[in-house]
Amino acid sequence: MFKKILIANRGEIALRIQRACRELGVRAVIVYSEADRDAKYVKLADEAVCIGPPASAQSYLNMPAIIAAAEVTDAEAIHPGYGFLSENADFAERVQQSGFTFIGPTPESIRVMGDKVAAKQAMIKSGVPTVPGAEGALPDDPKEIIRQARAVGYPVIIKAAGGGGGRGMRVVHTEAALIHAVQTTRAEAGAAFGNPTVYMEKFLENPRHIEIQVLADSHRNAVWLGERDCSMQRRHQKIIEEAPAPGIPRRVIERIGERCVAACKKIGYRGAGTFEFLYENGEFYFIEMNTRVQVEHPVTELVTGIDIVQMQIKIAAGEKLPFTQRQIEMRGHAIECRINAEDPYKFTPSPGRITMWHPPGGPGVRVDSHAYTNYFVPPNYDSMIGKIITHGDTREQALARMRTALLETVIEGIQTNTPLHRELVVDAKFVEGGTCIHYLEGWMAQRKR
Ligand code: MV4
Repeated sequence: MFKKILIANRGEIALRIQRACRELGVRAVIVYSEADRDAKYVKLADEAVCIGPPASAQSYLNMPAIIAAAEVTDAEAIHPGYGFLSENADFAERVQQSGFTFIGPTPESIRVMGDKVAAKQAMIKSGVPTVPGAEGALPDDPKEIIRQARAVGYPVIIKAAGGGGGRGMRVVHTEAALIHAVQTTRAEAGAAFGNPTVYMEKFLENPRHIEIQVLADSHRNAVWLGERDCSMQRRHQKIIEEAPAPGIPRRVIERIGERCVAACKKIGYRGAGTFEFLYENGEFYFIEMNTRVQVEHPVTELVTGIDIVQMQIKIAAGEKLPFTQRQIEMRGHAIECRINAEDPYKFTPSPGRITMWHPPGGPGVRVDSHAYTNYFVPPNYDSMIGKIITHGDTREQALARMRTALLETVIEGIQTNTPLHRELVVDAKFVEGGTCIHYLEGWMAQRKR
């Protein structure tokens, strides 16, 4: 096991990784920007290194500064968390070339999954079902594009190979709109990602977003840790996630989980990973793979009892998975509400000083947050300030605990989306379970204020 790890992230995930380090008896070095200087999790770390001014580009995205911090503190490995450099293959490579261990997959795996056309082809080869569409990247010839769209059938969606997470996509309903849409998506993709490659899929109208968590070690062992339903989102920002996914038959999930494990083995995947699927009419369709720990990993931790962040560290240290698939048991149900510093209905950011922070507690309640009374939420980063996660024997119990937890939560001084969560957890359709990815936006539009 490592003696010392550098955490190249901030906020709740930096604290989460620090906790995993402590439990493993590993010393934690935190890097921080000037905006995070006074945060308690920075003071709590064994060592802390300032890596630059508030702007992410000059701090949390500053590769030389982070690697230099690992050098001066004699850290052995770097945990990238989520966001920032976590899915940057060049960073993973530079970490390795500087003699440190990157806590995550190989640069090659990150690179393949970052190219959505390559990722999809890897999945097709590995037997993971993908969204029907034209095979590979779209050609330049308009006649050929039109022919392929006819074969797929309208509506189609044009996606950028360099995109992902909802960036660089366009839905096309008619042949008349096709060529212009392809050209525009290409131009935007070239400008945004430095890669004009686009591909085409059948557009699924009302799917759910279901993802499979996997862990793979460097000894060719891989397991899946069940699924998460992440359909409750707005503009590609998830706000509620849960495990298991309500109403999906276990045998259907098991079939897809086993495919994901087989794919991990086939591509030589290592570390924690998430296979993202659209689920519609009883079928799973792969869309993307995330090669990092995800914000919503706690719901999986609560139903499996497995510490995903500790497992990432153990895998990076070369350890074998300490369990087989058969030894993994799912127990009960877990729900996560992301708490954002924002106007609950306009969604505009609301940074500033938290004058009162009173988190919920009690049986089956977990709070992952770096916030506290008098904490200043900097305006420079993502607005998520924490997560409330509840667990119960049943979905009903997890939901009841979430309602109580949200009622107990007091956050003053800034606006948060807590009031929105309080409304959603009593919404009849959400309570029923199984809403699609467009539900929240429709609900917001309908909502009387
Ligand atoms: C789709 C789709 C419908 N059909 N692909 C958006 C994020 C990116 N990961 C893929 N996305 C979508 N791909 C096909 N063929 C609808 C979406 C989509 C979506 C997916 C997951 C979660 C939220 C979403 C919101 C809007 C659109």
